[in-house]
Formats: sequence, C-alpha cells, structure tokens
Amino acid sequence: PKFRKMTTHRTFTMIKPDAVENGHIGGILEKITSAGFTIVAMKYTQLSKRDAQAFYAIHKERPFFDELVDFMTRGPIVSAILEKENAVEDFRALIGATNPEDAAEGTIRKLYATDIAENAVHGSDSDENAAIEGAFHFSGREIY
Ligand code: RTP
Ligand code: MG
Repeated sequence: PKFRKMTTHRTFTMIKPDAVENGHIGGILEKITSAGFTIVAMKYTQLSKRDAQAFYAIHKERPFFDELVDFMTRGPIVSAILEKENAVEDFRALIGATNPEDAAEGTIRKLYATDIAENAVHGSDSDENAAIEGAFHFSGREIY
C-alpha cells in the first residue's frame, strides 16, 4: 500500500506591518506563489498586544521584545498557512536572513525589508512551530 509521506509540508507566515504599510502585500504574495507554495489559509488582521506577546513568548527575555510587540501590533498584517514539500526550510530560504543586510539577492527580505527589526515577513523555524503558529491564527474551518 502507498502511505502518505510523513514529511511536514506546511509552514506559517505573516506579512508584517512595515511591508503592509509600504505596499508590498502583492509583491510578497507573488514571490510566495511563484516559488511553488499553495496558500491553504489567509487573513488580513491586526494583532492585539496580548496576541503578539503570546505569539513571541519565546523571545520575552530578549532586549528587543517590547519593540517587537509594538512593531507587530502597530497596523494590520497578512497571516497565512502555506503548503509545499519541505515547506519550513524552503520558505526560510525564500525569505532570507533576519537582517536584510545579510539576506541573499532575490530573497523577500532583501527586496522588501527595512532593517533587522522591521523585516517584512515571518517564517516558522520548525515543523512543530509551524503547527503551533498556524493553530494560533486559524481555526480548522479556515484551513482549506
Ligand atoms: P521571524 O521569527 O519573524 O521569522 O524572524 P527570524 O526567525 O529570522 O528571527 P528571530 O530571531 O525569530 O526574531 C524574531 C523577530 O524579532 C525581530 N528582531 N529584532 N532589534 C533586533 O535586534 C531584532 N532582532 C530580531 C525581527 O522582527 C525578527 O524577525
Ligand atoms: Mg523566528
């Protein structure tokens, strides 16, 4: 019998407030779909302080935590769940390094990020976190 591959094939992303403010939603979605990702859930929403503090709880001892929460809550974001073989790793490659100065040519952060803090997009860093983050933003009925 054929069994479905057990490799996780989904990741979670946000187009952050800087990229929304700068008019890059369309450009970023074009890069994502051109790279072979399928959008299985998507919404336009604004995080509350409580949401952002919970989402980024892993960073709560970092010096940039308050700045990060203020940034991520200052305007709307686009959040989405993306599907592709090897999604987490391939998406991290597509977005590029956290600091756009270090990001490779053609990556989303190289093209659209402002600086290390306002870096245009989020991408989950593991299959486990992709599942947690997707479930944080979407109910089962919002995922297709
Ligand atoms: P992300 O989680 O957003 O995909 O980014 P990442 O893995 O590349 O970076 P991470 O270390 O998880 O940091 C999360 C977000 O915090 C902001 N940051 N600011 N001011 C700073 O030095 C600084 N460092 C990180 C960025 O928005 C980063 O994406
Ligand atoms: Mg991260």
